[in-house]
Amino acid sequence: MHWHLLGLGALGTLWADRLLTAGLQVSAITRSADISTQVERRLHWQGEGKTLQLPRFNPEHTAPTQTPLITHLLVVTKSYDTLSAFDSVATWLSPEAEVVFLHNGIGPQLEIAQRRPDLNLWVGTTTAAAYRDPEGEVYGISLGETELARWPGGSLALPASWDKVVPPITPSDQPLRVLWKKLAINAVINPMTALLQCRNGELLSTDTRRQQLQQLCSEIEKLAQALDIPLFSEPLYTCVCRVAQATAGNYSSMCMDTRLNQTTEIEAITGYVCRQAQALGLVLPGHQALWEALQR
Ligand code: KPL
Repeated sequence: MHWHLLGLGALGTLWADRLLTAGLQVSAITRSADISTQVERRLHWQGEGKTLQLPRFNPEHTAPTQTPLITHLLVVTKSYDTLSAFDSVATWLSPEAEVVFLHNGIGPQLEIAQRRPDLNLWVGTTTAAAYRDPEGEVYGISLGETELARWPGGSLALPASWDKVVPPITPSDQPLRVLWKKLAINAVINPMTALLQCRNGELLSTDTRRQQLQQLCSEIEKLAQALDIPLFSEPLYTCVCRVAQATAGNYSSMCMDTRLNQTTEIEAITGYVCRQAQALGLVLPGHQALWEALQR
């Protein structure tokens, strides 16, 4: 099974390794001016380093007739890049291609699902964690938990050969719930770590921080209830603490983006949450304050 990977950042590198380890073939889609035939990434995992060498597919230097069509596509881009990245390969997708979206936030994946009902789509979330240092070395922190749901629901099928991925992927038949669960966690952890410039685990280090986490969690729970979207079977705060603990040594993706002076995913995460609340006439003061602070 040949998967093409769109988004070769820290998480994309970790996913490339997971798919390769499961015995799948992986090519990296890049849009850089680099025309070499391979992409190389250094990955550190549990104290050991390895080099991944992936065949490169560059849509800007390839005519659609020159290459077999893409039959399986994994999208792990930043949410603000998803639409343009997807559009850059849309011509190469085979009819009924399997496409998996694993980006943070909500918005782009639903827009593509609406535009391309001809494709076999999965939306999903992962708490896998990795970061890339300024030298480009990727450090895998945790493989986390990954949940995938066929869009628009109604089936527990996983994408081709993903039953071989370790640790196992959890299938769901509730795509919106899957997306909201991760959105809820990211909306609490990511902006706070970006503002405080701290690792995920440090959010649990003082009473004040834990109280702030608790307030952000209860605001999200209020919104999810108003939207009739069930979240976790336990309080969101419990889940957030567990993820912060499991990824304690990690800088969240939003914290990393601010450290590297890059665009953040605040719009697809906190922006989405605040816009949904506004549409219902709800006020979420904690999230609103984070949104404004990070826009600044
Ligand atoms: O998804 C993440 C992110 O950083 O975007 C978590 C799970 C919070 C791990 O850092």
